[in-house]
Amino acid sequence: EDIAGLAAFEAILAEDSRIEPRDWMPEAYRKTLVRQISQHAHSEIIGMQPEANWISRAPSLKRKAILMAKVQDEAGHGLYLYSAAETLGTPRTKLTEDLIAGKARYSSIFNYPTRSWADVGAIGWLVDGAAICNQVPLCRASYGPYGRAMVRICKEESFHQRQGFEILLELSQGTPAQKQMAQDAVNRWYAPALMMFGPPDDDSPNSKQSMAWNIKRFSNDELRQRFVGMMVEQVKVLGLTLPDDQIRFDEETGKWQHGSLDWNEFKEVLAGRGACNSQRLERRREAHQDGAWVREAAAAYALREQRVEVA
Ligand code: FAQ
Repeated sequence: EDIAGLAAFEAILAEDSRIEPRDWMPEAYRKTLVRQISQHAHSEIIGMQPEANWISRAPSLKRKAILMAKVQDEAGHGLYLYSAAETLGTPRTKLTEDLIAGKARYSSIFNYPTRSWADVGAIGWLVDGAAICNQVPLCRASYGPYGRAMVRICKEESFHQRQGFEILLELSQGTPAQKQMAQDAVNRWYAPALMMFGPPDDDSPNSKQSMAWNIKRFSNDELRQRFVGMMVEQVKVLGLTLPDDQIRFDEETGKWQHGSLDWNEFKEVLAGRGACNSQRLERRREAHQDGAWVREAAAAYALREQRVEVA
């Protein structure tokens, strides 16, 4: 091991400053970052599908335009993140190959179906809400390119969350059937959104090391509890309820508590047996094949430009 490199690396962490692509870093740090950033990038890209399902059926031109912009933002987030992973030496083509081969992780949440228009609201409010809660601390992640990508992503996620909240608010203030549709969507997305924060702390093999490396700043349970505390207030404004009668603020620990989650379901989804896993991957594979001509054309153009330069 490079002793001077390791000392410099540890000094950077000790002063809570940033590791940059050309700095020496332990292989395990590099590997952990590629693991987390790639699963995050894939989540953004696969996450386009459940909402895109409603673009053609959005209830108005305005809603359609907003939803299209949001789904495009997610594509952009995926691209910032693939670029951050490339600075660690793993090309995007390799990450994409792993994804379409079914070998890569992406967030469990995107394996659930979007059954009604209200689901688009629930995704914006709960899923983007959970994403912000998890990602704001990642803006301070020790790896420079990842933290900086996160700053832009969080700004856009805030708009996404407001967009979802506003859809639910309008439905909730609409007819009884619309209000029921909003409540039903919240009921179905609540628990899966809490699972986005990852397994409970005593079952989270990566947390300790990632926290020591200043990648993660809070544990999975800490962020999950913080999120519940935010939602419990916002749901009142919506005039809806959360499907969890065990939420309470524990005065002693100063933390929010919630009902237990079905971690067996989480494991099933991670193992590829969620409601939409195969559909999501199949769609991603098709899109990759359908886009082959664009990649080929871009490569041919780049080669031609290079030849012109040389000549
Ligand atoms: N789904 O030891 P830990 C979005 C895996 S937001 C699937 O606790 P770690 C916005 C984990 O990878 C969603 N797998 O792991 C959007 C590990 O497996 P591995 C994306 C999960 O890394 C909205 C194993 O379980 N956000 O996309 C999940 O310390 C709308 C053990 O877990 C991010 O990725 C899960 N929920 O903590 C887009 C945020 N949880 O890799 C479109 C960045 C855990 O060893 C539309 N990531 N696993 O094989 C993180 O903060 C962390 O990676 C955690 C997991 C907190 C997710």
